[in-house]
Amino acid sequence: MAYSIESAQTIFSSTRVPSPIPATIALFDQLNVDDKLALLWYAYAELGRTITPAAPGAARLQFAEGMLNQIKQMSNDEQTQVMRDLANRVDTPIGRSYANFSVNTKLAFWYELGELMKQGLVAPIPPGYQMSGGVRVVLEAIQKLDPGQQITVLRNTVVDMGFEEEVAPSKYPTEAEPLFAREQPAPTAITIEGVTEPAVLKYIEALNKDDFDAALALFTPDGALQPPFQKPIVGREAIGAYMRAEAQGLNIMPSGGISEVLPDGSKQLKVTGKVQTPWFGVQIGMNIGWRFLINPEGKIFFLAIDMLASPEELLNLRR
Ligand code: ECH
Repeated sequence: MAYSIESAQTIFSSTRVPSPIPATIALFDQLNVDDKLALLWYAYAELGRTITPAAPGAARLQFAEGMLNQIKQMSNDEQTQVMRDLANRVDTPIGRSYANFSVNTKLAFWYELGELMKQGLVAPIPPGYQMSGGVRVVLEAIQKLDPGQQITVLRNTVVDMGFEEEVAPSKYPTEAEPLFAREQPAPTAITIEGVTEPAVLKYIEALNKDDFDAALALFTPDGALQPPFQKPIVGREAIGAYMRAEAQGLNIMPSGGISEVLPDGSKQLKVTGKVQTPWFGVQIGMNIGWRFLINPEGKIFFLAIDMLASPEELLNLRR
C-alpha cells in the first residue's frame, strides 16, 4: 500500500477539533511544584464529590506496595519531598522506580497515597496552604472540561511524573499486570450506524472481551496504533504490549461512523462513540474518535484514537 504512517496520521484531519486538554496541561506545567500538588489535590477532591474511582485491590497495588511502605515510614517532611521530587521528575531511586510502573500502577500509587493523606498517615497539603492565582486559573480551566477530559488531565499529569532517561525507548511492563475485573459485561454484538467494515467491528468486539490476540491479528505486521496525545506505536508486538497494559476492561460503545473507499481499494473510516474506563465504570463516558486506515486485504494499517473536544464532535462525521 502506498501509505506511510505519517500520511495516515492526517486522515480525516478536517473533521477534527483541537482538544482543550494539551492547553490545560500546558497551564499546569507552568505552576511551581507545591502548586502542582495542591492543584491535583483540589481537582481530584472536586471530581470525587460526584464521581469516585474504583479502589484498586491488593493485586493492582502489588508493584507499588514496597514504595508505599517506604513512604509510610518517612517523616512528614520527607514524604512531602518525595511527592515534590516525583512531580519535578527529579532523578531519585523512587523517581526511577515510579517511571517504570505501568500507567495503572502509577494511578493506583497516587490513589493509595491520597487515601493515606486523608487518614493522616502521609503528609497532607499544608493546612495553611493559600491557593495561588495560578492554581485558581488551572482549576477553572479544569472545571470547564467534561468529566472524561478531567480524568484525562489527571491521568496525563500522573503519567509524566518520575524520572526517565531522555533516550529510553518507550517501554511497557513485562510482568503480568493484574486484570481489571469487569463490573458488568461489556457490550457485545456491535453495530455502528454507517459502518459495516468487518475489521472495525471485530476490533471493537475484541477489545470489549479483552481479547488482545484477536485485536492484534486485525493489524498488518507493520501496522500502527496511535493513542490519544501520543506518537504511533508501530508493529504488532509493541501494540500488543501496550494494549495488555492499558486497554484492559474498557467498555467501547461506538455510535456512528463514515467510510470512504480509496482508489487502490483501501478504506478510511472514522467512528465516534463513548468509552468507559474500569477506573470510573459507568460514571464517565469519554467521547472518543477512531480513525482507521484499512488496506485492500481488510487489515488495519493505521488506527488513531482521539479524545474528542466536545460531545458535538461525536456527530462531526462529514468533511
Ligand atoms: C493526590 C494529590 C497529590 C497528587 C496526586 C493525587 C492523586 C491523584 C489521583 C488521580 C487518579 C486519576 C485516575 C484517572 C484515570 C483516567 C483514565 C483514563 C482512561 C482513558 C482510556 C482511553 C482508552 C483508549 C483506548 C482505546 C482503544 O481503542 C485502544 C487502546 C486505548 C490527590 C493524592 C497525583 C489518584 C484514576 C482517562 C481513552 C479506546 C488507546 C487504550
